[in-house]
Amino acid sequence: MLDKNSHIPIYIQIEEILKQRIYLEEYGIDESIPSERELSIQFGVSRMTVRQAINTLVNSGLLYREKGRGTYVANPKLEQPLMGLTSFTEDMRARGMEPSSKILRFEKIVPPFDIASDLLLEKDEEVFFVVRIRNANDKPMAIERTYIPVKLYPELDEKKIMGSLYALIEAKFHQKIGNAIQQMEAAIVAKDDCRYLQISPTAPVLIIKRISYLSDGIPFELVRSTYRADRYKFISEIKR
Ligand code: 16G
Repeated sequence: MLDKNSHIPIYIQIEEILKQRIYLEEYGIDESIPSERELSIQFGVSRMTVRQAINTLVNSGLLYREKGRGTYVANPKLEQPLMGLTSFTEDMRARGMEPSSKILRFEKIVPPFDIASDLLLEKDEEVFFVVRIRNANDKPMAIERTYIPVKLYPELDEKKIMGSLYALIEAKFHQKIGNAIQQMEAAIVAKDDCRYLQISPTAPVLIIKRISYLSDGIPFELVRSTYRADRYKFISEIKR
């Protein structure tokens, strides 16, 4: 309940109460919460105060707004451990979700200098450049732009990469995947990507660049993955 004598601002108290109702599933996922007007009557405060609390919850991804319709409870973010070197397919299956891909591009190119250098390629050596939308249960989670040296897998084609790239490398090409180096940064979604990810043009995303190596140290992919920041949370265990 609200404590109007508390030193904690009213809008923060309302935010806490709403959060609790979401965690206790009083408001279910994708269900609308009561309107600002209803909540302001319920709490006996102004609509401005209620709006301030709701805005914070929208910004932190717990709620989302639909223009002209209302405010809804968002799906909880997927927690992705930053530990094992796993594939998108494995990650989604481990959660009981069905992975799928839509290939937007598959072509042979000479990569930009920085990518060639990360993949230890000589000048003019080609890569397959693959752009895939990665879905879980048919909902877009990420866009991946993958560069794979042609000389490693000359027989790769669009059909083969419809499924899992890692499964292909291990089960079909009988190679061992070793390790990877990852970098993560935050950004506002790129112009073309918001449509594919079905998010607003100003939505935040997490960008991960991964360079992965076969067990003999040869780099086999450089991937830039753009994840919806409202769907993902990356978790790592750290030791002292
Ligand atoms: C993950 C990897 C990506 C890899 C893909 C293979 C990150 C940040 N990226 O999405 O580098 O290419 O898995 O998935 O985790 P696949 O085997 O399902 O094609």
